[in-house]
Amino acid sequence: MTTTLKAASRPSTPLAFFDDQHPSAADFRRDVLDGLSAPQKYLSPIYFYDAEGSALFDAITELPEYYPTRTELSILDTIGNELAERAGSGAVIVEPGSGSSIKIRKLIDALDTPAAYVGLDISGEHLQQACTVLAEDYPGLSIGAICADFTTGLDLDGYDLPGGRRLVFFPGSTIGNFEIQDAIDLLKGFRAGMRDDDAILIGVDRVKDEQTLVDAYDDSQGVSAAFNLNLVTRINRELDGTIDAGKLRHLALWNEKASRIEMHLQAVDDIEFSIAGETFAMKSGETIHTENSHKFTPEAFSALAARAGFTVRTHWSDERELFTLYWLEPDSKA
Ligand code: AVJ
Repeated sequence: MTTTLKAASRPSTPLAFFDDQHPSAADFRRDVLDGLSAPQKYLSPIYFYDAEGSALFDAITELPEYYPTRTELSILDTIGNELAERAGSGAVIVEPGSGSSIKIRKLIDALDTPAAYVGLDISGEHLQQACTVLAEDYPGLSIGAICADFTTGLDLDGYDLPGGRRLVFFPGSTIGNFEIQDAIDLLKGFRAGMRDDDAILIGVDRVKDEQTLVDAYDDSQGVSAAFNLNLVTRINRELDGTIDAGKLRHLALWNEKASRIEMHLQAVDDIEFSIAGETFAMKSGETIHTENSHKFTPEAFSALAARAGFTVRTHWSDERELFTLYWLEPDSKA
């Protein structure tokens, strides 16, 4: 019978392993109600990325004003040989927050016969899909996936991994979305799962002139604004909200003292709304703080890395010094 044949011909999963650690799911409702009850209203940027928000973020990476993605890719293109030399042959690439990005492909292509790739992500479905596609494209690479919250650490014990040097790949200046102490704690968490001769390759956006920074988060086509405002649409849809998105405007500002771009949603009028049965009010001009994106000088980032127990072995920037990739090695455990 053809039906049996069809079922039997379905390829089995090409992944070496898929380990679901069942990370506790983020509580969107609780977090939104808490954040909007604070004196300075805030929402976590993790909630930007529903289907629409993820598509808008992809569009952001293509904008003329949004330089980080293309700059990081161009740096990766020029440093392939050095990366291969540092990582050695048979390296094991570990990617916390593994996306479907082309950056990981550039790294895999650059290295000298990497032995394995391990993706970690809080979203199991997204992770499995991204890793499966990667496994199909790189049949010689052993690919594993761990559904886990990487902000709670990077525990690789108990997985049957090849013995090569482990290289933790953390691109995109995602580190910039964390408060400084949280960024240090995140790197410490990575450190705890690493051996003395492992390394981190991390992409970090740099301090530069204010106009370039602000434009990257407030582009002329309004895509960044749509990305920020999509959070309101999501709250209205998923949490029975009544926020008039037309009464909020996208705001991107450079906070010099904290060395970060902040995104806010600013009320253009006194407004009231309800979410999940709770009511909220905003005065005209009041904001909801939706994202921080910290920018680092090489000195500031080296200092942060040092506080987490890492030394900057080397770093690479583009010619215009817009963005930097750092190679971090752990200070040996005392
Ligand atoms: C790539 C997630 C770090 O902060 O630049 C882009 C997200 N926010 N435009 C960044 C983002 C607004 C982005 N990260």
